[in-house]
Amino acid sequence: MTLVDILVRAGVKFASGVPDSTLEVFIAELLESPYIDHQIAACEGSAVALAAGHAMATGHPCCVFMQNSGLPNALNPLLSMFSPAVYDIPLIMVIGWRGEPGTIDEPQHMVMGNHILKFLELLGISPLLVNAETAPASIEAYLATTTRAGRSATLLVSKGAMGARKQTISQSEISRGNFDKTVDRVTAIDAIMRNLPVNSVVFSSTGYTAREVMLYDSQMEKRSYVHIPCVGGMGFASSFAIGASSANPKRDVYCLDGDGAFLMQGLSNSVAPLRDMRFKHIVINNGCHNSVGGFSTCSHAADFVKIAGGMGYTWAYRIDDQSLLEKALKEVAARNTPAFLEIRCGLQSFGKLPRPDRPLADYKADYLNSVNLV
Ligand SMILES: Cc1ncc(C[n+]2csc(CCOP(=O)(O)OP(=O)(O)O)c2C)c(N)n1
Repeated sequence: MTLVDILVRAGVKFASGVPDSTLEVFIAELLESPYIDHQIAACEGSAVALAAGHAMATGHPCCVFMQNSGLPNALNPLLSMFSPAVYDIPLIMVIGWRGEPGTIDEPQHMVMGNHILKFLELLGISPLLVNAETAPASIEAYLATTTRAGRSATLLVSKGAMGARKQTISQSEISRGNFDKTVDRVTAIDAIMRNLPVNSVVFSSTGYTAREVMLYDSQMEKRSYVHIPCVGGMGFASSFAIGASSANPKRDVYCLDGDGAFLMQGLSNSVAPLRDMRFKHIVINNGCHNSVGGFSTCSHAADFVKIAGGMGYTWAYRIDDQSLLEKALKEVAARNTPAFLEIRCGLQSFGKLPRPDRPLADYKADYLNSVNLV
């Protein structure tokens, strides 16, 4: 019996969440289930609110899934809207445990992995720890007890607990790029990096982008730019970049984002056009959360260029035709006020990507050196 079967037996009819690699098998099964309506959310806080709204409107228990780094995004609605003292709407949360103590993972995951139990305690939740040995019957019993008591339940799922996913991205119906016309991703990253004005700063976001830029870095003998990979803090790379740009408005500061990251926190970028600075936001839109299973985002239905225009960017364009790429990037480089470029891409095509090759503190030191703060 799979976790999806267990949720169906527990009466769950709706699930929402943000994808996580630990939960890839579960999410793929969930999205194929005819018994559970699902919605991939832009942000974990929204997933919680969507599920709570559905639960309140139907009386059925609802499920929320996320990576543990997404729980802080969900804490505010969980505590301030749905806790017993407020609207009292219990949920079933399935949380992937990156950075579990005793495992080896990236630094940002180890920080969150160590904090997750404390966050759950704050919510008054005693989670059930799920690994490859956990019997389905114990999950059923745990859900029955918490649901009967009208309390929220949490399954904290270790890496490897769900086995391996059977389908590859290209075979799957539920995880594919969404656009008919796209720019080759390798070409796009290469062109962006080649067209950077000398002395630019590049903030690259969670997902493949940071790792693709690291790959590009590793192939350069000498760099004329500084790179800050934002492997954690999904969605916030652009605000980080805007902050740095506002401190050095004459320097070219780029943020290379994914569509999932942009959807998560992108409206916060409405502060950028208020300032005169050489900030350039490039969203590499492949229509999915490519790095965590390829599950679709809603970017095929959203118009990023209109959104950017609505936020006040006076230069906002989309490229899905490779022959226009170089020209667009030259224009981006020349802009001295905030600029926004969406590049529609296909699925990842770099092959194996590196993980951070040196401590993130070294990347920060490069930046500090470049602004004479070391
Ligand atoms: C707050 C938070 N939620 C979820 C994740 C898990 N996660 C890592 S990368 C990623 C997908 C990012 O999608 P996108 O920005 O489109 O980049 P792509 O993977 O397509 O390169 C997700 C959901 C995370 N790291 N942080």
